[in-house]
Amino acid sequence: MTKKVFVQPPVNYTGLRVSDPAAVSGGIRAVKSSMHHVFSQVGVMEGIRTMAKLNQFDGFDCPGCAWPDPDGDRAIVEFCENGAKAVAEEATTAKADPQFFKKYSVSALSAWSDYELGKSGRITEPMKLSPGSDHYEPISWQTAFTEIGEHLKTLPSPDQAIFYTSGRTSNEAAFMYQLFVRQFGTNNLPDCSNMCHESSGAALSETVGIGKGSVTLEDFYRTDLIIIIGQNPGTNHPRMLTALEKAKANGAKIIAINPLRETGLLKFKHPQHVGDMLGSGTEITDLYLQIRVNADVALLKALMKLLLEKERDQPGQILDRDFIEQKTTGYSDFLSDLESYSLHELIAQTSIGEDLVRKAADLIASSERIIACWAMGLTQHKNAVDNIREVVNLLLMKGSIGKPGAGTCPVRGHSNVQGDRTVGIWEYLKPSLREKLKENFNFQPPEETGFDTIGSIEAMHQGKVKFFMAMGGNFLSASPDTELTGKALMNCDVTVHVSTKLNRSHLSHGQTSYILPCLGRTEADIQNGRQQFVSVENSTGVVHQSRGNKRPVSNHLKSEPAIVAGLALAALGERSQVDWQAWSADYDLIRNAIEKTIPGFASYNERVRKPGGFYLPNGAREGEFHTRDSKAHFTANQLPAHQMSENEFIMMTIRSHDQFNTTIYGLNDRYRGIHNERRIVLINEQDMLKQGFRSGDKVDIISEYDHIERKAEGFIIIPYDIPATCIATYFPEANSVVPYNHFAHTSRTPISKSVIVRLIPSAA
Ligand SMILES: Nc1nc2c(c(=O)[nH]1)N[C@H]1C(S)=C(S)[C@@H](COP(=O)(O)OP(=O)(O)OC[C@H]3O[C@@H](n4cnc5c(=O)[nH]c(N)nc54)[C@H](O)[C@@H]3O)O[C@H]1N2
Ligand SMILES: Nc1nc2c(c(=O)[nH]1)N[C@H]1C(S)=C(S)[C@@H](COP(=O)(O)OP(=O)(O)OC[C@H]3O[C@@H](n4cnc5c(=O)[nH]c(N)nc54)[C@H](O)[C@@H]3O)O[C@H]1N2
Ligand SMILES: [Mo]
Repeated sequence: MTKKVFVQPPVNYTGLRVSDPAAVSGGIRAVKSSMHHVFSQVGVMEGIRTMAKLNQFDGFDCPGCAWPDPDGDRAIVEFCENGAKAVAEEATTAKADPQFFKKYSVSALSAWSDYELGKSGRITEPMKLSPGSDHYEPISWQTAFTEIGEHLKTLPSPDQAIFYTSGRTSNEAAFMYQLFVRQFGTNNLPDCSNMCHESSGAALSETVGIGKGSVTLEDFYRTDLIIIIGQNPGTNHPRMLTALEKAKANGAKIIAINPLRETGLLKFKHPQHVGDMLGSGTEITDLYLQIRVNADVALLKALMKLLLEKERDQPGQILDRDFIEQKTTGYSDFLSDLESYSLHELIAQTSIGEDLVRKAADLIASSERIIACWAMGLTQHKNAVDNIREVVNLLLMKGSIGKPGAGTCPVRGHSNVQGDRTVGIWEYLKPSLREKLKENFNFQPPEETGFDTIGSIEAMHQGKVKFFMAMGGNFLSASPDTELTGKALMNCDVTVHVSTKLNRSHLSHGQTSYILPCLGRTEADIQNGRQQFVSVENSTGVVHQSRGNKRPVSNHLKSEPAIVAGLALAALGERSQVDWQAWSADYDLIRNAIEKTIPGFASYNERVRKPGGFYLPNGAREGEFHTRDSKAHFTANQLPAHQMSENEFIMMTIRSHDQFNTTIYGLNDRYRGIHNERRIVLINEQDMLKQGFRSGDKVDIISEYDHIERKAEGFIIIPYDIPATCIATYFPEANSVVPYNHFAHTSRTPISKSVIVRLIPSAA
């Protein structure tokens, strides 16, 4: 029998139902949905016990998003609906044990949907797939370490191995992992950031001297105006709605800029506040700008032109001239560039009415303290870095960085994606870190910049790399160009995945493949008879501890630090002077090593034990810009140019309410009124009619870049309130049409939010 592995989720339909989008987010339905997910997967008693520790000072950090926890008092239930789903997914009692893998072959599993794969439960033992075999089989930890170590030792060059990281990995595990990889001899450390907020990091480092956001949670309570652009907090950062509710109670205004009217941005009922539940909910957004996909640079330029007009009428009243003069450079070049655009042409590109754009400019003009929040709606375009630079321009005009109640807020995705970068996960090894690693651990760290995600796909596809390891994540389904990425992975001699649950990347395997199952966030981590904790950094740069309390789902799991130690000992042997064994037995030793190596971690072990942890230093927050000239930089950015013909659309690939990236919790997108189906395409009704389609028709989505056609089959048409020429689909189903080699300048983030496509009737 020839073995056939499918790299894409199968085209099968689950029974679409469409209703009106929800008018309010949160509320009793959020509570019901949380309870349903937790109780059905974890059980009632264990579910309650586990949830009681979520986001508490002595508990574990939510494995969902990276939204900060309050510094002071915390509610007894400090979580949201989607946090509950994340916990249920991890703490589930279902098990993908050796019997499961004996029963189901890799090729059979590859025909399952992502939802079904996830429901198979937690992986309980290390598993190996031998060359030519179609079944994973159990293997002992020691044999797995030894074999993987041997593979690594026999590579002609360390640069033929790639070590990916997903953002759930703790600071401790991430620091050990990058040290192991660099002692092994390569900087091939791509991570999920490359596909996520890399564009924010690139733009912010250049313009304000730090690649992270500048605000704290307190700033939300002291601000005049919050601009939420390209972000859907109701689904992806639901606890942010609590902060927005409080900001509004304190008098802040909110502008939302989004192609869709996202329910979470309209109205919110706090699911844990009785008063809220009885009332009609808090209006979140004061002004909703329903923008065309990727027209944000045009809109921001229009707004800034309007601010300049007002400043001309009321000199010194609108812009922060002192700030601009003392703290910034590049202002006059920025102004002359802005002059060259016509206000009316800019506004026309956004598809927003001029009256609304003027209202937004009025709000901005009259606000002294402004916070800008953004996520993937800005970071995943060819001009993503420009999007963020323009946001910075606007804030700088208003002097709104480096003072209370104001600043930048790139809202992070994975719960420790920011921390992983802080402790050294990056394909670029900064000279300062290189020196420290050399000094503290007595080896010559590699100099050459390694492969990022795009570079990794290309290198594996071309056969230049033969070994791929992932610390968490789902590289295949998260990456663009599914078919090509699948081939790239299958080109490898060896693939290794440290994972909690089965996913499609385990099935698009190298000749030999290993799954190394690890403890999750919710589980107690006992090493050497003592319970350990790990630490993570949230979106506002607070480092705090996370301590699981549940009994691990299996006795055969290892912690991520223990797995890195096992691999490092096997692959490096005498070459490394690090006492890996001791580190994995006592995480305080890892934190001591981080303290010696990474700036900002003084007295790490002591401060991380304080309730709520500690803030890392942040220059921009203090109004100090660590750029080459110690000033914040205005920049001049071009408008994006999309050559689109009559029958083409600009497609954004977004998240439903029932998924965490490639993990599919359920089949509903409740707020958008889409139920029980994921293979859908949201389209403007006029466009639908113009193309001759009807609601419910099935279409194939086709992209053509560099004369290569890519296809995603069988998506059901849903007419929706979305600007003309824009469509929306869910990731990962539509990833197969995202070309891997088209990405943002500077950050090299794939263009998953603006893929030019056409739709044709489907045979599926
Ligand atoms: N429950 C849950 N929580 C999550 C995740 C999850 O999958 N599920 N993922 C986590 C991760 S890793 C991340 S990075 C974040 C992602 O959080 P988000 O960035 O909020 O997630 P997306 O669904 O990609 O949504 C992008 C939003 O931007 C809008 N948008 C798209 N294109 C444009 C554009 O050109 N301009 C503007 N102005 N808006 C645009 C979309 O309509 C959508 O509302 O969430 C994190 N939290
Ligand atoms: N088209 C399109 N593509 C996108 C995006 C998009 O908006 N559109 N978004 C991009 C973004 S923002 C991101 S961040 C990436 C996400 O990319 P990844 O981070 O690679 O993907 P995830 O789906 O978050 O990874 C889920 C897997 O992580 C493993 N896992 C879960 N918890 C743990 C743990 O505690 N430890 C370990 N070791 N493993 C664990 C499980 O096995 C699970 O199957 O996708 C990107 N891809
Ligand atoms: Mo992300």
